[in-house]
Amino acid sequence: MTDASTRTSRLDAVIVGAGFAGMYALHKLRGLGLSVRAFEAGSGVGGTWYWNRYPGARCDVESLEYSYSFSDPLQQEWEWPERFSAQPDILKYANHVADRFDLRRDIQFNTRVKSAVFSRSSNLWTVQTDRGDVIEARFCIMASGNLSLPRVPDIQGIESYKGEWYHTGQWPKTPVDFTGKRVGVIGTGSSAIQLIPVVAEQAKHLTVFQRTANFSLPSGNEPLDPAFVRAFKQRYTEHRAEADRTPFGIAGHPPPTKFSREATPQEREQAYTARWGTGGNIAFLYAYKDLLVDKEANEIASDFVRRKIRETVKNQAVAEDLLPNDHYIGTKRLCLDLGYYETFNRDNVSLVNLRKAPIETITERGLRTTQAEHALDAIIFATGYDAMTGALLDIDIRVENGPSLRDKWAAGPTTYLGLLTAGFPNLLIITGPGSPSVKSNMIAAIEQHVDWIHDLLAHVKASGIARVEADPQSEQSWVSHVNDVANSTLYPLANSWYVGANIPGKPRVFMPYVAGLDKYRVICNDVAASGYRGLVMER
Ligand code: NA7
Repeated sequence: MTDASTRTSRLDAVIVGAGFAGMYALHKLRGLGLSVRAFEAGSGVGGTWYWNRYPGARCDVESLEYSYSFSDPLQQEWEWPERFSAQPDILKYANHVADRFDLRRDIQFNTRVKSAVFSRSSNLWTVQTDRGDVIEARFCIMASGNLSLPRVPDIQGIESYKGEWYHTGQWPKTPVDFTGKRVGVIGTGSSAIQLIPVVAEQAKHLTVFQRTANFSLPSGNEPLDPAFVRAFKQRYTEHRAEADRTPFGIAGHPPPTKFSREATPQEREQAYTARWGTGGNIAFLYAYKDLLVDKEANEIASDFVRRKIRETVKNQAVAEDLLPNDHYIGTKRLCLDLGYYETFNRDNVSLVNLRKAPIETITERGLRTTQAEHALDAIIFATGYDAMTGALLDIDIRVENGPSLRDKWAAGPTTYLGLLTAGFPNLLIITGPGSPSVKSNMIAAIEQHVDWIHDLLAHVKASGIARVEADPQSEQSWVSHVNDVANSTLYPLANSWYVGANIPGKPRVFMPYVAGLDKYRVICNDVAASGYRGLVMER
């Protein structure tokens, strides 16, 4: 590793980020004999799992699936303790991978990439960091993550607050002790739903400020049974191959065979009851073929969950406030929890429905809504991210004498396959907008992208190509296709971060590709097999 300095260095490829995408990209591109270095803002590897240290942070994809498949010895030797991994275990795994594949020598930590400028005369990117590094590189690989730019909302008075405050996505490394404190949580997305039961155990009082009620299912998390794991590992290769043939990149859930309307009410009730509490949002959404495309089918599933909420929460006024009623189930991230709704039965937990009493201001002592003042020793912002495009656009990416990526994407991101964006040569995006990314097992999506990029760069190297970029027409067709697929589902109807609705002023564009990772993989393979149809290459 080169120490941070102002001297210019030359590399084949710069990788932005050392989360799961950056780590695998580094490993894979080294295999091509390229000189590669990753730059990482954190002091360690792990990306999302490095930053999200909030109490209760956990993955909602099962551990044996949410792990790298590229190395059989790795997947055989690693032992996951729980069915759904907690953040500390995933971070341990990331560190193990970094050590096992000797990645750290090519990662510069505590360094944030600030700009990347491409010169069409030299065919080089000039990448600058906040520590004064200037790197010239032929390729710039964006592994900057989909949920990596945390967002603290612009609530009036925040600067006057005298208590402690935290964002779930930038949690301190030393655990925070809320014992004896009056704590407020703003937000009820996945992060809050995981955090609330844990903080409620500690805090003197916990007030949950909810703007939009969300659907959540009991995760059914449990310790992994060693005999089950042994049997699973004997067939790991087959499991991975099966996962590759599924839309979410996750094996073990038989795809639905029936439409909801083909079942009787009793059959539907049985189907949802069987799936409730068995864990996994996919199992639930896989009950019927049309759950995410047909409003009536979806409403039946939504109603089932609402009924469960009413049954779980003792105070019916609180239960009513917790009922999700502004979106179809599954069109926002369907949360998994460990006792979320039960937490509202505790004496030290209260719910504030911000739809009835919006936040007016944060004060020195706490938070004031239109109905009451809440004295708080600590505020936790579980308010999410500038998702999908935030981290990319945080970097000043431009072509010399040309537009910036911020300019190009002013009306929403446009990409070819989610991997390249026209007008920005030799820039490759891992799990970019327009690819399955967050609508699939992220590690499976990452591996698929990195493998594709690896093969592209091998081709470029072997053919003496200096510049590769997306053809604007092909990009336009891909964007139309992504939109057509999204519009055939209920997804775009929800005010989710998938459409940027959580960021005031962000253009409303449905960003992930939702035809499924299986179909997408075939398309990408086909593009490669055709000699990279849709890409313009110059020697
Ligand atoms: P999310 O899912 O974006 O949730 C953010 C929550 O914060 C959501 O309930 C928001 O309500 C709420 N929020 C945001 N801004 C405000 C303001 N100004 N006032 C009140 N409430 C607000 O982020 P998470 O971190 O929970 O999850 C992100 C992803 O990480 C998740 O989907 C998984 O994939 C892992 P809103 O719904 O906007 O009304």
